[in-house]
Amino acid sequence: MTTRREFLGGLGGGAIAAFLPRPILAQQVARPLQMPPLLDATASGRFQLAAQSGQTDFLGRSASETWGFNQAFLGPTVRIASGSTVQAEVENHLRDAISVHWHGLVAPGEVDGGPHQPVAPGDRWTPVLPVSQPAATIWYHSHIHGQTAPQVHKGLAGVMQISDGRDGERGLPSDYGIDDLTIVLQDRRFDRAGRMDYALSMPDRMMGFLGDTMVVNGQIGATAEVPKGIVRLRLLNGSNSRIYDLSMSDGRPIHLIATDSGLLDRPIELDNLTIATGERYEILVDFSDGADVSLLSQQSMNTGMMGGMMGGRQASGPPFEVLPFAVRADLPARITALPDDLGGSRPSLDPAGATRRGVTLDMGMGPGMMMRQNGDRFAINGRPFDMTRTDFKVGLGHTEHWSISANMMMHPFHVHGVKFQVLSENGRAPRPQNTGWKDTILIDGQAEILMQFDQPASEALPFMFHCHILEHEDGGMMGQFSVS
Ligand SMILES: [Cu+2]
Repeated sequence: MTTRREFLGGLGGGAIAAFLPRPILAQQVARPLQMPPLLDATASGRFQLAAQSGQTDFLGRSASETWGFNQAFLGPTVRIASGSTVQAEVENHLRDAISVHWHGLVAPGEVDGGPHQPVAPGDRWTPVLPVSQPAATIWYHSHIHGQTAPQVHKGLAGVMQISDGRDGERGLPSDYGIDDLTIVLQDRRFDRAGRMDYALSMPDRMMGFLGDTMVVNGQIGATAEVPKGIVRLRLLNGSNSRIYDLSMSDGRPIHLIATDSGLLDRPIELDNLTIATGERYEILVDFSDGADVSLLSQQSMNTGMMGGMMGGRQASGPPFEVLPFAVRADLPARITALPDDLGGSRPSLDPAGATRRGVTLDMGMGPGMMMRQNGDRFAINGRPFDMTRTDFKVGLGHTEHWSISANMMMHPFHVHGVKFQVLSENGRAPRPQNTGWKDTILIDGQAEILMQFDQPASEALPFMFHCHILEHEDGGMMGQFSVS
């Protein structure tokens, strides 16, 4: 029997079909969704992450070799206190060099954990993290140049919460795993034996890896059990490339309360929410009617040039189920009203005197593109990433206004060591979901961002800026800058 995957990937489907994004196929298992373990470092001011390999049986058929922090796949939710200084300890028990980048932590380059800070097998890395920013959901993942995509795919990622302990005053759900859920979205493929598979085809190399199976918190087909009230979902898109366009199956609203870098001033009511790789959004969903509903996503629309040849940017099938919910009356429904004042903020930086910079995310798509290696194809402003080249220098405390353009595809764009304001998208006011503080933005054409750099980074330990489609990043769609 020919599976859909073989059909799409094989010659039988023709060359064009191979470029259609992989659809997500439904999986149904009645099993409650588990949260990542909570590693609460707010009192101790220290935490430990040990990178290790393990065995994970995703489908109940056979075990895959996976990597994780303190466990077999992915890592704990690390909670650290806003306004504190935290001692991190990273141990590498793997045979490969890894790094741990704190994605969203606004901290100096010397603790950023990027490609210049590998932790060798058997080594320890003990950065002291200054946590000067407000409450936010951030994350951590390996960031070794050329290896980020396979290492994150294997499981070297986890969620981090910056907490100020004031969610009770705000009327926000904060009971971990009960009404405050951590949701890590990933897509994966499995071979015939049921083992996780990261063999990249040519379309995967060009457009980024897309799986055909939805994995949430490392689990397939699980149901989130929720109280009959208002529930907070802290969403992380930890996929290598897939962009989700989320909505509730019965059309009920999504109340956006936080973007990448923290809480909004007040909730924004949305019908759907796009979340690209690297982005985090916190939402509230009201389950007080007791009905069982699901979080759905449209199929991938990031089809690039090949999609254009097939008649435009279209989803390749009906929406798929990301996460079903089951309302349980025995769980405590602590929050039953939407808060109207979240106490957060919307950015309004002063653009006067900002340094202007243009950033073009390039995919070489000329003749011979099928033959070229990744390193020749992906670049920023025409230059593939080079560990030894500082692309530019930013003045400490200076404000910069970047115009970012993406060609051929949508590219999620991330800047290290800073949070930014989205000024416009394609010449118009930013979409509502991009009106809060961000550190990653999906570039669908062109966007303008404004940011103030208040964290230093040397030329030896610079900050990265890059596409967060991990195969593009590894392929060279990345640059680096110092701040001094
Ligand atoms: Cu990209």
